[in-house]
Amino acid sequence: MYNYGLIKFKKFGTDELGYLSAIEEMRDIPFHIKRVYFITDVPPETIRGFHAHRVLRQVLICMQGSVTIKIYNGNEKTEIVLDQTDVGLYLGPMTWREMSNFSKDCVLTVLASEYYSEDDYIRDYDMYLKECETFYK
Ligand code: T46
Repeated sequence: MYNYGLIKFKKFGTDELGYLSAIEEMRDIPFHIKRVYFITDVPPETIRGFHAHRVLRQVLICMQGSVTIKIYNGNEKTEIVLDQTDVGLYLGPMTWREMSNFSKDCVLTVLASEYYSEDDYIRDYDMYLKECETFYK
């Protein structure tokens, strides 16, 4: 996989005790974390995303419930179900993403390498494909 991938976090505990997972920047997360946001209460038929980022790097973690992430990296398309608190999905620059099949209780947490900037978004798919030609050459 190029420019995206799954990251497994440490998980401590037992069924009797419960579980604890730890995430450290520059160790588990391959960047300094400048921003954290959460997506909640998404109706099951809603699809979010439909964009890529030029610079932003992110790790998506499903803290509760489940969600499907469709990814396109200019070369291959894949679909990943996030439903574990100790697994993060790394999305690098120029990865197109669509999020669907949100369970009613889904809490999707995102760790981001940059502050919010609308200028970093590519929301037009044709423009994304055009920029991929130079990015992935
Ligand atoms: C991404 C996926 C996984 C802000 O004002 N600050 C923020 O930090 C963010 C993330 C969003 N916003 C505003 C911009 C929009 O008016 O929140 C509104 C919803 O954002 P958007 O439509 O981009 O949401 P999603 O769910 O399509 O995408 C979000 C992130 O924006 C995006 O970076 O990769 O989650």
